[in-house]
Amino acid sequence: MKIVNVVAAIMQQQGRILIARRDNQSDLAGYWEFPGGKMEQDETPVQALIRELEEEFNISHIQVADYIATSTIQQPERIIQLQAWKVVAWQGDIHLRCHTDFCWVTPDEALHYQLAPADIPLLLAYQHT
Ligand code: 9L3
Ligand code: MG
Repeated sequence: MKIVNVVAAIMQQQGRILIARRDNQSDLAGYWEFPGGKMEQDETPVQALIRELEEEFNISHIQVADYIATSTIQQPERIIQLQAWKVVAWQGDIHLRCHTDFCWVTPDEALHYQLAPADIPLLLAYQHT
C-alpha cells in the first residue's frame, strides 16, 4: 500500500486559526481544511509547508512552529498521513490560488464548519496544546 505524506498548517493569529475551502476541482470539494498538500521527494515537512503556503496563499517568510499531530486516512489504494504544524508568522496578505474561500475562526467555531474528516482530529489536538 502506497503511503502519501501530506502537511497541513494551522495558522494562528490573535486567538483565531485559518481554515480554507477546497475548490470544486479537488477531491473533498467544498470541504474546509487546514491549508497544505503533499510532500515532495527529499523535502522536510517544514520545507513542504513553506512551499505549499507560498503556492496556495502567495505569502512569504513563513515561520513554522510546533508539530501538532498526525491523522491517518485509509483510502482504497493509498494511506494518507496528514501531519499538522503550527504556523505563527508570515509576511504578505493572503491571496487565494487554490481555495474558493478562507476565514479566521476560533477553534470552537471551526468545529461548526464542514471540515475534511482528517482535519477534525488535528483541530482537537490543537485545542489541547
Ligand atoms: N488533505 C486533507 N486535509 C488537509 C490537506 C492539506 C489535505 N488539510 C487531503 C486531501 C487530498 C490529499 O490530502 O486527498 C492531498 O492534499 P492536496 O494536495 O489535494 O491539498
Ligand atoms: Mg493543498
